[in-house]
Amino acid sequence: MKKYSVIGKDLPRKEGPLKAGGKALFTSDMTLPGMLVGRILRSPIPHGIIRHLDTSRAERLTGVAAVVTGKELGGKKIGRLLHRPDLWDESPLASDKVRFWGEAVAALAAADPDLAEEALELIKVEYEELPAVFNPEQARQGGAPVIHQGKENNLAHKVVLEFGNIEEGLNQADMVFEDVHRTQCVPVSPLEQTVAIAAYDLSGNLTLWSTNQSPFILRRWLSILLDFPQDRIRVIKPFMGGGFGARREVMASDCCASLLTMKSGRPVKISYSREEEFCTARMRHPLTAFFKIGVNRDGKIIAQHLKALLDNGAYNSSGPEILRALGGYLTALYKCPHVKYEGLLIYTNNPPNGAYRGFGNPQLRFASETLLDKIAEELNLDPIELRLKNIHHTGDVTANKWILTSCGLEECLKQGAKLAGWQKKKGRLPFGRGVGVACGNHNSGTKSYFPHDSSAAFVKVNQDGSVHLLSGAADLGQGSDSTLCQIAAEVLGVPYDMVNITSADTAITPEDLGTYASRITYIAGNAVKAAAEDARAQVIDLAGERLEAEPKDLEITEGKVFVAGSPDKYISLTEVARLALAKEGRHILGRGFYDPPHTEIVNPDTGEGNYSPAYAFGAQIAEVEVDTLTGEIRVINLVAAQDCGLAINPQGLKGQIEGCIAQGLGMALSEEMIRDGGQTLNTSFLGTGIPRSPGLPEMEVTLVETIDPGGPFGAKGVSEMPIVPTAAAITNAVYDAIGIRFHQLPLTPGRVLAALEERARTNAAERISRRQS
Ligand code: SMO
Repeated sequence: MKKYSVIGKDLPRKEGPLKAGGKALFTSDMTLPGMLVGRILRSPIPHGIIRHLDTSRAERLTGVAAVVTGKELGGKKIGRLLHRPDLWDESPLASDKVRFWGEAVAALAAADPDLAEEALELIKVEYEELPAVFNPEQARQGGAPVIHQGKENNLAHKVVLEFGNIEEGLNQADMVFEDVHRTQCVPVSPLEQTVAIAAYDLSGNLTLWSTNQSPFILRRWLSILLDFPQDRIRVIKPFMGGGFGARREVMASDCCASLLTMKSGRPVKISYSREEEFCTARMRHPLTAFFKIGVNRDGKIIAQHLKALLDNGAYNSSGPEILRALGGYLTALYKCPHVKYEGLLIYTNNPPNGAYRGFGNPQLRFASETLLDKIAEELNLDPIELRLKNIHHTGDVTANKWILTSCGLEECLKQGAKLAGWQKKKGRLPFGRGVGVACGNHNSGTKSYFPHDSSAAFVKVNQDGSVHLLSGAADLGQGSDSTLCQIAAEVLGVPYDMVNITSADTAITPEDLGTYASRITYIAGNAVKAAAEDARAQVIDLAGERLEAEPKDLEITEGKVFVAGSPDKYISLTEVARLALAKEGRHILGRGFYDPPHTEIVNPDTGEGNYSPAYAFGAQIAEVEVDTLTGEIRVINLVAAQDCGLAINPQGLKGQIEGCIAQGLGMALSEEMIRDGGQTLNTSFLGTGIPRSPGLPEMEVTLVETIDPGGPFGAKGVSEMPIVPTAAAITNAVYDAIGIRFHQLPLTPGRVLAALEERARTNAAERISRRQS
């Protein structure tokens, strides 16, 4: 393998000292001179018509600078996909109707928080309350309240895909297994709440600082919403305390702060309270999965049929995309000639669900990977052996035409098994203790939301020989700024310390679509690599002239351009940069673009098409201990073997994998939203079951480097994949421990105790009937 000097090293985060020292400026921390406090008035009912809205008393209160309502937006609705206006169903401020408890209906800006709260109470809204429905299975029945006019049976979106012939497949199979699985609504809960600061200046420019994952896309939506030219809008993403998918879209805060600053002429900051966050932020869609899997006696999977029901909540958000993505993921892990997917997305009066790390994949794998565990048992096969018989390998093309340019799943399963001591433990641990395995995969970018999947980067070589990188990619805390600097440093042959970055500012950086779909390392990474290569070529040209050497004989190391083979013949990058300035007043500036040439827009009818330029795979093995007295599940150890292509920063990558597993653990054991009549009841970190660091298991992460041919230095995106198998691995381990299969998440102590008691009752009844017969 090629030796790198910066790539593959555990280098510290660029912003590490700032963050560790409490000095990093997050949007939450920022204030501007003359800044007002903005607050949002939210619906106290889950479903109703707004009959009358009177803001006059609030407007008259001294200290209130501006009040806005949905009227300001002229009834405009937006969505997630710019090219699918048919799916645009939500306005950041409701104007005619509210569809969930907590929906924004008005906003105001005042001199201080107390005044703002007082003014909110002066806004009078008369609602005509309508019957509401919160369960998708009920919402799709005839006679259920219709949430969006014209959407009969509350059907928001439907996707049906078939690869091969499912009927034939199920007939051919020696055995068919089926199960129904249910997952819960999982809160996303980034540590920094949703915040927006908007400032409208005298020359008519609007600047927005926002906790948003896609500044460039946010700018486009704002321009549509506010009917205001894009080039007059500047969106800046400061340091950000997480996003995880939930912040891919325009939040009410972005829109209301913008409207309020334009109306008042003063900067306005809207910062969600934790309660607002838990009541209104995008969360993970609950999935009901009706699965049928047909297998042969030898363990070969022949057919998979999934009927999926997703609870959309009140608006589409990312629901239609997630519904479609599920059908694609279905084919990704195992070779299977016959696959059918029928997905329904159903409106309910719950808060809208949306994207959350894994984008539907963790829900899917909870269902399919636990069913596979049962199939292995019925066939008397080791679950790892069963998987090894069916997995994809490098070079495979899936049933829906995904091209697996690299796939390390076999290595992951084998290394994971070894690390976890699988052979010694599976089925051999004392009652109450067990191990379980599950696999997953995920994309590295995708072309399905836009007709391209592009990123651009500029690399400047400054006159002191330092390098400055400009990238549109938004670092939400995952460390992409540092990863991109590492890539530029490697290409340019300069130390990592000499590279700095400005990212995600629509006025300064070139475009990037945003942080989602695990795309930044691969897509933005390739753009940065190309930009650095362009800058490098310019440096080499100038150095060659000066050193009277052919460009091909030159190399750059430690910030110096050398003539190969003659260590005394060199010129420093500083000198080259100054030479460029002196020569033509030129600044060395490399430009790089990337749009993966080998992906395509998935055919909406057939579901075929190479969704992503690369796919990361992984296997996880959980070891658990179940306390049969309290029903508590303790995860003792979690082994994660992760195919990452190449680890640009192994330590950073492992941190990201561990964070992912922590979120998977919450989904498996404790996290869920509790609502009554549509009102969210658990609105703080205390009540939502989010794991805390002392409760996390030992994690053993091992990296499998498959070197993807298209990734920057062979890297793939890994920010979502490790959450995909976690809940299934834990659930399978619980079965190994106590012999009970769970079909619904989370595995709370109450649910575990109830299942244990149920079994005790059944066993007792069986003993009695045996005795009697
Ligand atoms: S769940 Mo991510 O924003 O693709």
